[in-house]
Amino acid sequence: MSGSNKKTYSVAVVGATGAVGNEMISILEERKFPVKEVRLLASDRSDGKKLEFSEKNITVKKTDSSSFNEIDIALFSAGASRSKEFAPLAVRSGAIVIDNSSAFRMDPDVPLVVPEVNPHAIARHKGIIANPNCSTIQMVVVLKPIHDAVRIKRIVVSTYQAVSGTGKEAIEELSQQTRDLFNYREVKHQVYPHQISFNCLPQIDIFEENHYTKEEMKMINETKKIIEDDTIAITATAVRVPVFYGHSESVNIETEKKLTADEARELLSDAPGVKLIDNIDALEYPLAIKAAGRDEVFVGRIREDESIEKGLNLWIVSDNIRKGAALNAIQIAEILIGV
Ligand code: NAP
Ligand code: 3JN
Repeated sequence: MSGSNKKTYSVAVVGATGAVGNEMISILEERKFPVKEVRLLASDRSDGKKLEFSEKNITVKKTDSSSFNEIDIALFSAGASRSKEFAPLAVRSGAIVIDNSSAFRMDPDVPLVVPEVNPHAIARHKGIIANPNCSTIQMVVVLKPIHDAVRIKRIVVSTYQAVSGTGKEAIEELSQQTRDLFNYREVKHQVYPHQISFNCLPQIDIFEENHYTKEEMKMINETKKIIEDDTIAITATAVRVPVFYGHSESVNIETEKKLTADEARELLSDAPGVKLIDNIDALEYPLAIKAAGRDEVFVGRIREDESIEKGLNLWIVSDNIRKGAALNAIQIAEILIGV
């Protein structure tokens, strides 16, 4: 699909009532995506609900087999099982699917795309383009320019992930637990396996046979696919923290050629999608509360790893719902239509 700026497109948002879907609706409007019709889809629970788009109330519809008639682009963020059920159907109806779930990310026939890193992969799509996991996206935006310059041999990453990554019910769980704690009420948990308020949980998603969590394995496998280098050694620890918006990551890399901290700062100061905030004298470094609502991936605390010859430490922060999900998907859609 390519076209002039005058062409308009019918866009479906599947999962429109969710944390990511809601942000997709806002970003389509903010970036003036050339929309002919926006079709808002969710589960039967939301059928008939109204959501605003471009100052109009749009009725949310239950997703079913007829949902994709006449749709050009379908943005999916309703979970992997819904993507597996409805994305092939949407493609058969003539839509191009940009899928935010893990359903197709590692499928060799499906490009896994971060526009600042591998936009060329979009061209080989067969109807579905996958959006990576939020923790992967922000890391590869910063690491790709370094990999191109000095080749990264090994990555050790620990994440500090906001509850919004789990969706709207998790945002409510952190709020409710915090209110209950301050009011000396019993603290209940439903979304997470333990209390998240005033706590850190070293578990995101379920455990795999190798004792890594699914989230950790997503970061490892998706990074190699996006950077197109299977030889990078990667290990990850994913931690949920009591933050509403913005994932933070401590990233340690070992490189083939030496890159000094100053050289890394210079390289990253004009890397696409990256904003360098690294002034320790002024106590300036990336913070989740400052990244929330912003489009960039922020990087700071860049320093040489003194325990090895060629290594760096970095602190990477981004809004997980925007660049980590909704914005990245809409950037892919913009490339598709040639904006
Ligand atoms: P959320 O806030 O819990 O929202 C879930 C959305 O899915 C709601 O709109 C919900 O509709 C809809 N849904 C649930 N069951 C459905 C069904 N049977 N048919 C159609 N829609 C259905 O979750 P979220 O944070 O927005 O995340 C949604 C999905 O996006 C996740 O499961 C994940 O796959 C993906 N995601 C990706 C990233 C990333 O890293 N790129 C980050 C976050 C999420 P109702 O309101 O009607 O229940
Ligand atoms: O936990 C986070 O911060 C990100 C969560 C992403 C997520 C949540 C539920 C299901 C995903 C994802 O995007 O990988 C999925 C999924 O699609 O498997």
